[in-house]
Amino acid sequence: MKIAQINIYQYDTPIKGKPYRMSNTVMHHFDSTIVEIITDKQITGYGETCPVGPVYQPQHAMGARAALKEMGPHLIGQNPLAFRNVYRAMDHCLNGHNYAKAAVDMALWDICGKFYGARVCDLLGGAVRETIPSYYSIGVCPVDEAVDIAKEKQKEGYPRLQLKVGGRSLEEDIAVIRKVSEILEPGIRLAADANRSWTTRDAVLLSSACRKTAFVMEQPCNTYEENMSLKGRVCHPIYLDENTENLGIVLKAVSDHLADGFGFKVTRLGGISAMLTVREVCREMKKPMTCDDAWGGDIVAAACVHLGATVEPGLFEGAWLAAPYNAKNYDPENGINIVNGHIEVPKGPGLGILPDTTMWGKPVMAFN
Ligand code: 0XW
Ligand code: MG
Repeated sequence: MKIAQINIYQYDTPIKGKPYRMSNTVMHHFDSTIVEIITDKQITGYGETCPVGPVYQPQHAMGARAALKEMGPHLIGQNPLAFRNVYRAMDHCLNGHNYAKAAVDMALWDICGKFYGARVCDLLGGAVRETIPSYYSIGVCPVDEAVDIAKEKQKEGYPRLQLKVGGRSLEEDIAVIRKVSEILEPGIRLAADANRSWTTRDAVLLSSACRKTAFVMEQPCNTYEENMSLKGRVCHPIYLDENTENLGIVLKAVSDHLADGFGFKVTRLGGISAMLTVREVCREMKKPMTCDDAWGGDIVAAACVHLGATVEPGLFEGAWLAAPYNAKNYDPENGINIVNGHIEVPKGPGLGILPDTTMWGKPVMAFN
């Protein structure tokens, strides 16, 4: 089998409801890049990458498309089942840009599953369950609003909530964490995600002010070194998210005893294949993890869910999906949705998503 054609689509994902607010950015819509790989055997695979604007992390949408423009011509004629050769072809023409290579990787897994008549989760070692937990992320907002959302989402069935904090006074962050934790029923987990915005001073002060409250501190400060300096000075577990740009950093964070867990983003790490390695590292080293992405539609969501279904349940913190905010599914029939805070693993071969490609308009790039 050979890669005969590659189409790249750009889609502005509209957001349902209010804009999404994090410590460092407010998002009104999301710029997604979709890769369609068509083979000479009538099997087509889909991949997607959708960074949350250009500020959340260094990865950005136009960078993804520039990288795909560079790599596209080198992928034509490759055997999509020979993953290693495709990675070599990508690495030979472009250094780095894992988040763009991730979209190609996703499409290869989709093709592979369709070729062998297996779901991606089955190719990854098998789903340990058919329904997986999600978690809800409460954007930066006033205390009362955060408490109301937390009550609603807990009632809906979410087993975990993530509070966005940062970008405002530390007193407000402390109040939100305390007040939300007061209304949580036993067993509902809490994370406070500063998205890199706290100074080490803020993190130390907040942890001490909230020492009686159980929550994990996600990506408190910007750099690896700043976060490293918190060890022993904060009394909450530290989870790394934005710093995990590649496998090497994950290994370092584990061996430095910096990360007590991870908020992984599938595309930032380099796709399903890279996540497979970190899944094994986390299993071996007993590190809890999420399988999320920064944003994305049904294709990214399916990749997160297939992976999440293969993670040891005791170490799985959930899959965050953009589904509750996205106005529309790519696949009206098999699209991924969150029901009662949980997600069903898709049933069809590959990623299990049959997108309506017409909603993306004409390809912005094509290679053949
Ligand atoms: C909550 N998320 C998974 C979605 C946003 O893109 C940010 C991200 C995070 O945990 O940082
Ligand atoms: Mg995070």
